Amino acid sequence: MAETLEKLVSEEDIRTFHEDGAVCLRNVLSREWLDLVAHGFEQAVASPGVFSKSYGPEGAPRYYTDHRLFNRFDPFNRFLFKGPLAQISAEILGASRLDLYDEHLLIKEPGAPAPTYWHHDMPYFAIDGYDLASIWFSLDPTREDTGALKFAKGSHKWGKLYQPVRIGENKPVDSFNRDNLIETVPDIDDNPEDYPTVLMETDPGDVIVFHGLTLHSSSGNSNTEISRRALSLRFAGDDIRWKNRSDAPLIFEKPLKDGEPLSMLANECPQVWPRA
Ligand SMILES: O=C(O)CCC(=O)C(=O)O
Repeated sequence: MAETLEKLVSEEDIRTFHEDGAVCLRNVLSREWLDLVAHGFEQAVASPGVFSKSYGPEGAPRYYTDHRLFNRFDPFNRFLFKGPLAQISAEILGASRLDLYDEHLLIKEPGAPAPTYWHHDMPYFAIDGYDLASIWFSLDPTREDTGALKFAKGSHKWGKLYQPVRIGENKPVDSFNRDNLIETVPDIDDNPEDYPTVLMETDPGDVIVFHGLTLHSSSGNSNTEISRRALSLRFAGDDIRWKNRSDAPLIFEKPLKDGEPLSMLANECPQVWPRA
């Protein structure tokens, strides 16, 4: 008999995600999960991967990022496959299956000046479709001036794909062979009447789920004592298929052909829901 799972997300939160493009779920990660992930962060920082990068002025505290963690560090593996985030995303997307596309570690060291410039995630990825959720949380409290995320409300429904920028630098990602994504993101901060935003300040345990097309940004970290350690997991749902983008930052061992499902990349994009 099929197992009946207790639901983790309310109907109202699901509605907010689909209307606004982002929803903050309070207090969903236990201290045990947070401690496990913190342990993973220590290991990851000590052993940078091939996709790690640092942003910000030379000599300043870093905005440090890395990817592909679950197959290198056991804490991230346990968190991905046993933690609650896959179920939460499946409920929100209404997905029958989810594959991991990307794990993104984003540390703004104490005093790191580099912000995250406005962008949405989809055009950075070699995939297409609608059912894409990023789940983001921080191990540290986030406030407007310490790197809390801000979202352009409803921007996932604007029907646009914007030119990707280097997230900590606002320089366009090289657009060699780019398809028609040439529009740049509008000036959201200076035009609040045209582009309403929602700031989501979080405490440890809170989790933000946002759509792969929702524009978002964050400040640098003005707190000179505490890092802002965040993890963003990108889960691809039922209608997501491969789409080659020559400048997508993550490289895969054997890229697929356009239209093929991520299930064909099981080593790099494992199925996370339903659980094996
Ligand atoms: O952590 C940040 O400041 C940015 C996060 C982000 O852009 C993402 O998760 O897609």
